Amino acid sequence: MTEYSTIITEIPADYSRVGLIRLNRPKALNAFNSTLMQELAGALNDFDADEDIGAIVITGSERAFAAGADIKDMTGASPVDMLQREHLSLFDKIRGVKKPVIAAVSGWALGGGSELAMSCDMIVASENARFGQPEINLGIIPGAGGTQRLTRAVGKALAMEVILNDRTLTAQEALNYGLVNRVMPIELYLEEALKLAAEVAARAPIAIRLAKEAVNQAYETFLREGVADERRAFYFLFSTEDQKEGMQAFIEKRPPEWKGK
Ligand code: DAK
Repeated sequence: MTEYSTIITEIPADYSRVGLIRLNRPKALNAFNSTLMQELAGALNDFDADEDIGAIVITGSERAFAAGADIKDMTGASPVDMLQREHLSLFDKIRGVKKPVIAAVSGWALGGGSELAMSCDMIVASENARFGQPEINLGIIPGAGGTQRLTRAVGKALAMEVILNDRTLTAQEALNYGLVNRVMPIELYLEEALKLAAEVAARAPIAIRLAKEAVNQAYETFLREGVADERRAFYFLFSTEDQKEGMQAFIEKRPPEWKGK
């Protein structure tokens, strides 16, 4: 496993086909500097390319998932500096990961930290998780999709409060608004995320990939285009061995054996 300085990667023995990435800058509450961005993008790339991995979990510490981009790194930056930094490519990278990515969030998920969580496909939160977009306090606005993803998840009224007035959301509120999948006691949130990832990772790989793309389409395009893309993916799956196997296994009342072909 590659050695990193700001993240830790692991393939947990008890959870089949799951890659785990821990953000690990505890002194800065996992704030994103360029190294962390590059390492996270590299680890995502490696797990995405690894045939033995079917789903990825990103987590932080119990105190902080991530407190956003490193403010100390951005203070004197010009617009061109910001444009040229790795931040943007990381967020593009997450959107481009083909396998399901689950965020296991405890403590602070602020600014880019909240945007990172919302860029993932599912979120398992601990009871003490707090989501927020406090960029307004720094004289900026969210720059990695926060105004769009949060608004789609929680609606305009609440998104305005969060983004314009630094209102943080509790884990329970995030659950009520459909921003997170489930809320767990702090000692169980990571285990629950890994369990969910292992369940998804055991399913037919090509269908999972296209299902993820199709759901994201619902989120990112107009309905008509989304439905057309979904229909194309649906037809395509009938060319895979896994579709034949899945349906045959149902008829024969046995568990399917997925090949990813
Ligand atoms: N950056 C750097 N250091 C941070 C940090 C951050 N975002 N957040 C916390 N820290 C550091 C603190 O400075 C402190 O370090 P020392 O003073 O001990 O050296 C240490 O972490 C512990 O923090 P606190 O002492 O403040 O701990 P508390 O428990 O009292 O408070 C807190 C926790 C998370 C509420 C507080 O630290 C806080 O408000 N942090 C700032 C949160 C924030 O404003 N986040 C938004 C950052 S702006 C881009 C796209 C997106 C972005 C950037 C670019 N592109 C497309 C290019 C994203 C921007 C952002 O995220």
